[in-house]
This record gives sequence, C-alpha cells and structure tokens, in this order.
Amino acid sequence: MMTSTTENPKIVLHWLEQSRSQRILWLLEELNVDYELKTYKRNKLTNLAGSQLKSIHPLGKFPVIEIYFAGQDEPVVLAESGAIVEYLIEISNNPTMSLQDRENQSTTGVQKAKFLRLKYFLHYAEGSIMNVLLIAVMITFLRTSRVFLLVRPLAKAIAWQLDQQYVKPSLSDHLSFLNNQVVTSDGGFLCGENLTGADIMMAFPLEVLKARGNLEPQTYPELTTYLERLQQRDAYRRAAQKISDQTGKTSDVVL
Ligand SMILES: N[C@@H](CCC(=O)N[C@@H](CS)C(=O)NCC(=O)O)C(=O)O
Repeated sequence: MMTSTTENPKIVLHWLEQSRSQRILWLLEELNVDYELKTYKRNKLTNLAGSQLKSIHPLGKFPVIEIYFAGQDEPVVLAESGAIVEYLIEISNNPTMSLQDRENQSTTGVQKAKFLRLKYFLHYAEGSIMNVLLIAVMITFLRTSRVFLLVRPLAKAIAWQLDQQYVKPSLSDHLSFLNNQVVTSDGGFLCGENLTGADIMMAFPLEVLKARGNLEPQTYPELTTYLERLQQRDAYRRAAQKISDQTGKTSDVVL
C-alpha cells in the first residue's frame, strides 16, 4: 500500500509500449521508489498513442508521471522524460545519482567539468540525438508508406536525399562521439564509475540505434559493450520483467 507524504509522494507512471517510458520504469526500479504503473498500447495501424493520455496531459505524449503530494487533492502532472528523471532522482535521495549533491560537491575545476558533462548528456539525449532519430523514422515512413503510385518515386527520392545528406553523416558523427565519450569516461558509465541520469536518458536512443542496425559492434565496440552493461543491470531486468508480467509482451523499442 502506497502512502503519500511531501517527501515521498505517491508516483503514478503512465507507460506506453515500446517507447521512452521504459527509461522511467527502469529508473524507478533503480531508485527503489514505490510507484503505480499504468500501461497503454500503440494503435496497430498508425503506431501512435492517439488521444489516450490527453485527459492527463494535453500533448498526450509518454512518459508522464502523476505526483500525489500529501494534503493536495489534485496530482502534479510532469511530462518530458528528462524532467521526470531529474525529479525522481532528487526525491529519492540517492547519494551517487543526486545532481544537487554533485553540484554542491564540485569545488575543483575537474569536478565541475564532470558535473557539466552529466548535465550535458541529460539534455543531449532528447535535445540532439533523438531529433536525428526522428528524422530517420520519417525517412523510413516516406520509403514504406502507401502514398499514391504517381508520387511514390518522388517520396523515395526525397527520403534518399535526406538520408544521404543529413541522417547518415549525422548518425555517424553522434556514434563516434558517443563511443569516444564512453572510452574517456573514467568508469563503466557515461559519466564515471556510477550510474547517473545520463545513462538512464541515453539507453533509449542507443537501443533504437541498435535496433536500426546503426550501432555496429565492430565499429563502436565500447559503446556496444556499454549498452549491454546497462541492459544487464538487475533493475533494468526487473523493469523488463514487470512489463512482460503486466502486458505479456517485451519492452523492446520499435522506432
Ligand atoms: N521529449 C519527450 C518526447 C515524448 C514522446 O514523443 N513520446 C513518444 C513515445 S517514444 C510518444 O508518446 N509517442 C506516441 C505518439 O506520438 O502518439 C520526452 O522525452 O518525454
């Protein structure tokens, strides 16, 4: 039974299959935070979520958490996985993951540089690499959608051009950059020897890259091993198990 206080509010996670929501479920398991899970399915034809979540948040995008503070009738609704990750980490008082502690303890230039690296990746995941991946998804859509026969060659030509001129070179830059970041991180994680919010945020785009065949083990060996290391964590597996128990499906990405 979940009780709600100001420090330990009740958390409800709205989770969409094969989506970014999985990173929040994984984080909740890592932090050992009590939560309630509500699962949703994608539309089989459009692969979208439709309006299922719009009564909770007007944009209807996943993940969303509802935060029930003691003494308040209405929950606070929080969207954006980066904001959710930062918030959950702060309320859990996890000493190795807390951003606040890290910032306060950063007195030397080296510590400040490490803190800023973590901040950077918390934003980079949604602000940079996911944008390129979204365009890659649109290209696949252009190539495979059932547009009128007459415009099909045009759609394919646009897709090819976008892929060659923008997506392929961009993804190659991002993957080389990330592989190098893993090599220089001074530990098994993206920002050192402990798991941080940066790893939670980055697992999803890396899983998409792997599923699409862009993350090739021969070309990016350290990045590949890093992702496998994340996927082998107990909390990561517990989160995956939770999904298969509750929905009978896997939590794999589809993008
Ligand atoms: N930047 C947002 C992106 C949210 C987002 O686009 N979520 C996708 C899931 S991966 C979604 O809800 N898609 C369903 C739809 O668009 O209908 C975040 O990080 O939370």
